[in-house]
Amino acid sequence: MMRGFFDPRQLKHAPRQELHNGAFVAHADVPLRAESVAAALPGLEPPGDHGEAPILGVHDAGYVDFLKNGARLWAEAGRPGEAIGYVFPVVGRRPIALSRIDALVGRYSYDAGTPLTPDAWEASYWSAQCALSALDAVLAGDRNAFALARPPGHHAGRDYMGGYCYLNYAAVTAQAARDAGVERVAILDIDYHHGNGTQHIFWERGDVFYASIHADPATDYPFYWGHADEAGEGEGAGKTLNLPLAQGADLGVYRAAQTRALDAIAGFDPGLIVVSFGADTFVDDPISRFRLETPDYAVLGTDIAARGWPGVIVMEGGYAGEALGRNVASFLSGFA
Ligand code: SP5
Ligand code: ZN
Repeated sequence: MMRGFFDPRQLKHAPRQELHNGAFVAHADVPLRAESVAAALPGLEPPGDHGEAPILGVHDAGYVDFLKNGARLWAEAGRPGEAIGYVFPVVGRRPIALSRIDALVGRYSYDAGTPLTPDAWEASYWSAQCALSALDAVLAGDRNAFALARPPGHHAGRDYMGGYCYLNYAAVTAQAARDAGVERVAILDIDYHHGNGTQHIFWERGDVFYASIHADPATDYPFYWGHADEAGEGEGAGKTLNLPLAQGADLGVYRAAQTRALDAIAGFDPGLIVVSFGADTFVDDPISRFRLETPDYAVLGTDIAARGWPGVIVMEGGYAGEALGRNVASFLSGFA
């Protein structure tokens, strides 16, 4: 088993509710998710502390400030529960210095499914440290390493939260690898949902290739990003690959798409791959509609490992409670 990293501060973040299809419902990102994975993977190690600098390598300083202070400002304003926006400046977004928490939380969000809890920053900070520690292990010569992260990360952009995500660990890891001298880094995103935050961060970058397999945004969250014609711009033209699949995809369909993504990554010739791994592609996932089964994850892991790139695997989504740990263990077993 490869080395893996986990910090129990990830468990304190416990969002209560999300706005979904017109109603506030119980939030899907429950602490049990991380407990399930940790229980299935003996020997997870605590991360080292790399500080905020690698986080600021991809995130806006004002946004990081908001993540640290937003929940306190919310409570000081007398608001109930957890911070959530109701005005989202989709037009005329400009850097005016607003201080009212209701203005800030809308400015730094793109959905109403991602409440800023008092523990979101700490859980996300230590999840980022887990990813950076996994990168350290690989840069020191390990073939692969795993970061248990919660909340997930791939929907978070340079200056916005969304999709249960606050900090984008895959992006932080890819940038840290670049800063450590890896010339070309590939990100393979195999969560059920498109990783719009990661795509956006590297959209105009020629040094980081982003490939994603996900449910067609014509039918699934996040709707506006992840369509097949999105391929990057400027230096990044052709360095983004989106492979949307119809609901119901099973291993046969999914594996063929992953082979296409891996072939494209091979053409890019990366020195390192970051795998954004979500197990919400599982047949029994409560919020998703693909049909992968537990042993299928080992097949997908084996196909990735066969390419021979050093790899950092970062946890993204997956909401099937007790089965989540088994699915992650199956995926990682494919790298052995
Ligand atoms: C990282 C990740 O997998 N984010 C997923 C965000 C999906 N949000 C939209 C779907 C919401 C469905 N929520 C139902 C909750 C029922 N308790
Ligand atoms: Zn997902």
